[in-house]
Amino acid sequence: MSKFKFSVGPWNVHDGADTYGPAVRTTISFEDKIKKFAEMGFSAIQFHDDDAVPNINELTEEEIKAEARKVKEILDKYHLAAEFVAPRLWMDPHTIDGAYMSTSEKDRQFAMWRSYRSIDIANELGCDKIVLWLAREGTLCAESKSPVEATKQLVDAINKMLQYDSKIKILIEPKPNEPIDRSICGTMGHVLAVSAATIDPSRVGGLLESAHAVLAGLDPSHEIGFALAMNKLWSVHLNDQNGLKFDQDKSFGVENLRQAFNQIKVLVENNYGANGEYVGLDVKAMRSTIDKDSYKHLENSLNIVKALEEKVNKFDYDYQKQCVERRDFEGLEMYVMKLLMGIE
Ligand code: XLS
Ligand code: MG
Repeated sequence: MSKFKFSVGPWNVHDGADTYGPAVRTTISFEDKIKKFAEMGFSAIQFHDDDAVPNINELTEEEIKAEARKVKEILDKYHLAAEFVAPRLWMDPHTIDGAYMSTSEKDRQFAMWRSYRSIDIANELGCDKIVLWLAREGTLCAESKSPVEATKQLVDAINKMLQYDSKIKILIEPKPNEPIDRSICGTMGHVLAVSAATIDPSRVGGLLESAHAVLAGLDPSHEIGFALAMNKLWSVHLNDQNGLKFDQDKSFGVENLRQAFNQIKVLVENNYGANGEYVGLDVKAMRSTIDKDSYKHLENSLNIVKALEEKVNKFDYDYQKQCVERRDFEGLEMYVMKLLMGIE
């Protein structure tokens, strides 16, 4: 029995279209996904603003809230909560050169409008978390922006969100690159520094995605541990990643099982979830996946998390202590490998 509560986003089940080719699977409706997520045992749904309110740009503020209320009814029907709302600030013609740190004043205002609307939607859905995946915040051409000014623009934008709503919490999801070349806020360390620079650091924390840490050349379990030590780990996006390439969003644990084990280990050891935090998945099916297997990567990821939780519960801390005292790290490492391989 898992101690965790799990969350997932509707974008985690998709038709397989990518930068190089069209859709290969049938599009599944929003409500069908939600129904299936509930059946699979998820407790909460993660949203982009336009997952909840499609065509958001064409609607008035009141219309947006009304649309969000309809989504809340669907969530209630399946006894699901909303975990967070994330403004999708990378798809729009207004955010080609970034959002909060766009070189255009008008486009920066648009980014704030979408952020305020995301907060409105979160309120309608009954959640208090906004996630900022800063997809296009940074530079494509290094000399096009000052990294000093851009960093200050990010802090200013977050301050405005904190002022707009006195209850809302902002979770930055750091990523070092892609689609941007050089990002401004690439790791948990950056997130904490930005948090400290805002008008209310107690309301600014982080969401760590495994693949993003790997892309930064870091071990996700240490990024998780660093944020936990600072009480700033407010969500996770578990997935996997084969080295330094495009963001793959592979099923959790399929690429580096020991690294996955250590992510679950640090979460379990620190009682992650005790304040209502969810274990979020952010995984994509392989493009070759056929229609009937549209949810298999999610099922696999859930099963791997739960199996690793059992491995953590079996972990022999006395033996670990003995190994550490003897400085027998070879022995400790082999113990972990045997545990993971199921060799007694
Ligand atoms: C993409 C991000 C995205 C966020 C939500 O790499 O992980 O899925 O989690 O905006
Ligand atoms: Mg993510």
